[in-house]
Formats: sequence, structure tokens, C-alpha cells
Amino acid sequence: MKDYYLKKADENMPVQTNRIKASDTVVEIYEDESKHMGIGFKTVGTIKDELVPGDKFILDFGDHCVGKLSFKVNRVKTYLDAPVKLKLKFGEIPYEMSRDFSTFYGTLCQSWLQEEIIYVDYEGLVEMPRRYAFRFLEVEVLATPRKIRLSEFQVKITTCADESNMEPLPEGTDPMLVKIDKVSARTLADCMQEVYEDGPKRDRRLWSGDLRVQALTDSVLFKNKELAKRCMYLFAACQKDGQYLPGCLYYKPELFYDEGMGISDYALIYAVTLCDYYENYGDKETALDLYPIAAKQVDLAMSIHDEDGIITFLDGWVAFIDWAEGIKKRTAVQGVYLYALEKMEKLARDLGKTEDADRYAKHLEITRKNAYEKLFCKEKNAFINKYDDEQYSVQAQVWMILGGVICGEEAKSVLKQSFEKATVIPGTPYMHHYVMEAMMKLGMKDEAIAYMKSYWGEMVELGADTFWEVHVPGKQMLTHMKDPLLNSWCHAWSCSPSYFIRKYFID
Ligand code: RAM
Repeated sequence: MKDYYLKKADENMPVQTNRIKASDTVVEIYEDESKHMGIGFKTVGTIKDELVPGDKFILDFGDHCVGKLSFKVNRVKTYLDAPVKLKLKFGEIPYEMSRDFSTFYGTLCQSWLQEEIIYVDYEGLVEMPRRYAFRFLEVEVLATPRKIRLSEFQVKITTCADESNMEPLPEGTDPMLVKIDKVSARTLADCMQEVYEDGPKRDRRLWSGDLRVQALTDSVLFKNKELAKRCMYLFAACQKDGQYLPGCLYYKPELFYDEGMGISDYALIYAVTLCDYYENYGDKETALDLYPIAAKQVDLAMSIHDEDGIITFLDGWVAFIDWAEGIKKRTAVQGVYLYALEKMEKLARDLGKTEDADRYAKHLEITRKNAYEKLFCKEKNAFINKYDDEQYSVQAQVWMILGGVICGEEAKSVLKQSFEKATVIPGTPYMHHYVMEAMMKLGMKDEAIAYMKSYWGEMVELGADTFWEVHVPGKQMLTHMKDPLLNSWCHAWSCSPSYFIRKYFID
């Protein structure tokens, strides 16, 4: 089956659209406490006509780009009788440009930092072979035998998002929502390469948690059905008996996934991705083809509930849920399971798999009831319980609501109270996506709009061209890799505001 799934993935390899973006706008960065991470930038002119060793400038491409860079090196007067040595440094945000990359102290491999020293043997066009994700490019002349001119800097943008499919928002749409939608769309488009990458600067891999949010948002933006299909087939090729799907995979130079990268909630979210896909595109053939893989995830989760009827973790498997200090995850994972089960029940019924649908429906009812009894604390009006060491998190409340354990006014009061009283709050835009989903499920449209404007809107106000991997208001230097230099500033799981705006907020 693996070969079959890989073949299907190959058949759905997306076509890259190539657009050119040029710049000769030179900017200067400066320290300013009021700017994002304390660094601002301002336009100061264009590239000098003549450059000598020691000269350096920062180009601004005006927006986040993903693609390959080219430029021209020419003599000013005399023949260049030695190579020209240049240093190029790429950054998604001004803060990166303010840092000397050799000072990086983070935990991930520093080779993700986008920096090159190149030697140009002959003048003319220089085409850089690698792909970069950036808005800013610093060029430093390290050595040249004579004065040189550098010009025609341009990026051949790569994405498989067909931006002509994106409908304009209706006139009169709240201007902040228009801005948020634009940044969301840029974020998604720049992550749409040969798979839905999590971040085009760092990781560049396919994670099932990110995939779900991307494919969902894509269904209201560029509608690249093939890409969603391809990614689901790639995951299908990783299925092993008695295990969940891996949380992430690499597809180059050949399919690979890390056995130690098992994330149970992400595996369940894979099933949700297939359910969304069928709902949004109505492609029954693919849904039937991948149904067994999706069913395996929920069936496995169903088989590992403990004697109290609460989900457990397979040996060696973790849960992600969110990046939030000290977060306990059992209640939330139970919610993810119920959320996936409800969607799978519908998919099974739509595909004529009545036996499965009935089985899922039955389990859904029993498990919801049980979760309410065992995980909910009436006195505290919250899902606070021994399974999570009595921890009070927004995440647990959100997932119990999405899992259908509580609903209506009771759920609203649980959610609203958690915003004020929980000690663990969402840390990633990924988790904020599910907070938004919970609000929409409870019919809290106005609150959801306000929530989006305050959370994603704050990133826009801080100058985001694309949405970030992590954002916690008031903690701009926050990172999960020790050094924020390697945070990803165009991150897939942050792209979903467009989904809510286009599906629910406009008429
Ligand atoms: C990080 C990435 C990715 C996410 C995982 C769990 O490595 O940000 O997007 O899905 O964590």
C-alpha cells in the first residue's frame, strides 16, 4: 500500500507559480522599544552606484517572500581581476537583521539561519541556488579587487497557491479584518510549496496538526485541493499497524519520518483533515480511499481508554495540544478524540459505512457522558480534575467544548470564566485557532471577532507581514528554542483567520 499512497501523492504534486519581486529599496534598522522586539526600520534610499569592501546595505522587498534570489555584479570601470566576495543575510523580520547570526544561542541547528558567503568569479548575473524565506536582505561587500555595482535584485517567488482564486472581501468589511485576511493569505501562500510546509524558513516539513489548519483555510482561499490530497496521501504512506500516524514527515530526498515523533492529538487531527476535505470538496473517491487510514486513528484511540473510560497515551507517544509552560494534556486529548470521533461518525455515514457510523455514535455518547462525570468539576465550573493534576487550563475547556462534552449556556460560562481564571493559557496561534472554533460552535460570533482582532490584530499592529509561530501578548521575546532568532515568522498554523473571516464573518 505504501507505494500506492506514494504514487497518489506524486500524481498530486502541485504546480509552482513563479512571480518575480524586485527591490532596490534600502532600509536602515534602528532600536526602538515601541517596535516589535525593539527593532524598527526606515527607508533611506537605493543602492549606491559604487561599492567597495566594507560597504553594506539592507534591501527591503516590501513583503514576505519565499523564493530564489538573483542579482547582477558589475565592474564600475576596470576589469575585476579577482573574485568578488559577498556576504548575504536574509531575515523575515527586522529583529533578525539586528542580530549577528554568530551570536545564536538557541537549541535548534543554526544551519537554519539564512546566511551565505559567496564568491563571484565573473561579473554578470548571479543566481542563488537555494530557496529563502525573507523580506529583508543584507548584502555586505567583503572583498573586491575594484569598485563594483550591485543591481537588479529579484526573487523568483515560489508557491503553489493560485492567488487569482482568492476572492476580494466585500466592500465595507471591517478594515482590521481586511488587514488580518491579507496577512493570513500571505502566510498560507508562502507555506504552500511541494507540501503544506509548517514554516518556509524553518522546519519546512509537513506536520499533521499544521496541515489541518492549512487545508481548511486553503479551502476558502486558493482552493488547492490537490495539495491537500497529496499531503494526506503522504501521511497514509507512513501508516504502521498498531500505531498512530507520525506527527510529521519529510518527503525529500525520499519519504522519512521519525519514529520518535508520535503525537497522538495530531494523528486524530489527521482524521479531521479528511473529514474537512470531503465536506469542502465532496471528493468521494479520495475520501473512500483514505477512510481506512483515518478510521485507524480513532479506532486506536478508542482501544486505549483506561478502566475509567479516559484516553491514555500509547507507549512512547506524546500529545502536543499547545506550547504552554507546564500544560497537562489528558483532558484536552480526550476532547480532541471526541471532536475527531464526531466528524468521523458523519464521514462514515456519508460514505455508507453505517456499521462504523453506529459504533462511533455509540462510543461518542458514552464517552461524552463519562468525560462529563469524571473530568468536570461542578463547584469550580471547569474541567479541572486529577488526570491533569487539578490544573486549570483554557486548553482543556476548549477541547471539552469542541468534543461536545458540554454545550450551550453552560459551555459559554465555562469558556468565559476560563479566560479570566485559568492559570494555563494558549501559547500558540494553533491553539488560538481552536479557541476561535469553540466560540463559533457556541454562537459567540461577536466575541470571536473581538478575540481575533485582539490576538492576530496585535501581530498586524506590530508589523507582521505573515503570522508568527508563537505570539503571547506582552512576551515579544518568547521562544521555545531558547533564542528567538530561529522562531518562524511565517508559520502555517497561524494562517486560519481567513477561514473564520470568509466562512463566518462576512455576508
Ligand atoms: C514545531 C513547529 C510545528 C508544530 C510542532 C509541534 O516544531 O512549530 O509547526 O506542529 O512544533
